[in-house]
Amino acid sequence: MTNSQLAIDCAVMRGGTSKGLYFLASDLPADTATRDKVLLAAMGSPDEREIDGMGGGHPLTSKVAVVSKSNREGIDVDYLFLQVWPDRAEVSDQQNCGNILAGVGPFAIEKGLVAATGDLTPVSIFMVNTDSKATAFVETPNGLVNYQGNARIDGVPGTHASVNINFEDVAGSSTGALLPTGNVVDVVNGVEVTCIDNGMPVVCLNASDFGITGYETPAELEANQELRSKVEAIRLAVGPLMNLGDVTNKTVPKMSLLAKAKDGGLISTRTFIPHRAHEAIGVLGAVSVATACILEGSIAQKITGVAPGSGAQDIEVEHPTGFFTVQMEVDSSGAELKITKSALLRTARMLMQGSVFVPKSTWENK
Ligand code: NQM
Repeated sequence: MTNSQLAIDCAVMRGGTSKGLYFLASDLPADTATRDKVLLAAMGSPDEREIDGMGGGHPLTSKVAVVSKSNREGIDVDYLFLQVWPDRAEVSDQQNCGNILAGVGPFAIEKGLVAATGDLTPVSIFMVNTDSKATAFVETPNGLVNYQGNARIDGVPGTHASVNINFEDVAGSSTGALLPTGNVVDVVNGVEVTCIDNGMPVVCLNASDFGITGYETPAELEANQELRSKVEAIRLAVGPLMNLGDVTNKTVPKMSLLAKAKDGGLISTRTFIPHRAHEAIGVLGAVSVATACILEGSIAQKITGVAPGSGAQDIEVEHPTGFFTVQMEVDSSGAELKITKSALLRTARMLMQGSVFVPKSTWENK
């Protein structure tokens, strides 16, 4: 504590291809409005560069995990994800984040919320934003979290210890249904789209419908104003159809422009999240796109041209910095596609632990 500043315990972690601040819920204000004021100050938002805070001036580096011991049966910890907008004084709980999720298991063990059990500790996590469950497997040789290893994920330099994550029942996580509009394909503003939510609401679009190849760099996509306007108009129109209401100020749905795979994967993606172009692809975003690939007649499946299979399969989703492999188990024997499992590999790393300082005025009653 200083005269004018408050010190709040937190860790900075990389989770998958994102980076953020990890807090114990008990270290933050209970009141949401005060909590948001504190988090905006901690990140340095609103400011495009977030120069007066810990945020990196990009949605992927302006993220927060709030973690607490869970009272739920069979669950170790509760994880609330918060997106701090860099350039707007807003904190949103309207989406989940599977990348930041990758750091939750290690953080929970480091903070003593979960005891390490042998070389690999399963941490069961309730994802508050979407009312769903994930299990993360954290390497814990000698009872300590290990961050070093041979696992490589595209979008992150080097290799690290693996964090394998299994998802259960994430279909309809934010929208109530795997296909929230009730259709495999809808036509919105004259463009065919597949709206899907297998953990993250995503609108699958055919890149060629927008006069682009789908292999552009994120910078090229962001520089294309005409493309951005068309994609945003579809997003705003589709929000209510996906049971998300007015999405003007929401970070969902994500808009994924798809093209034929060109590096040996199943499909190529370029994803607006929703206003910046992702350097890779979000975890649950990739799970939703992978699911669209095994859905007969979807925009994704029409692009791959591959007949959807049943049973266990690895789906390789290409993105601007490499591949994302989603392991899926599906049962397509009934009238409706059932996803029995989705799993994937991430890595995470503790970067810093200590205190973040915010002006005292943000949390007056502390
Ligand atoms: O889809 C970015 C990320 C994400 C979210 C975004 C994510 C997910 O890469 O589960 O991980 O789409 O906002 O961190």
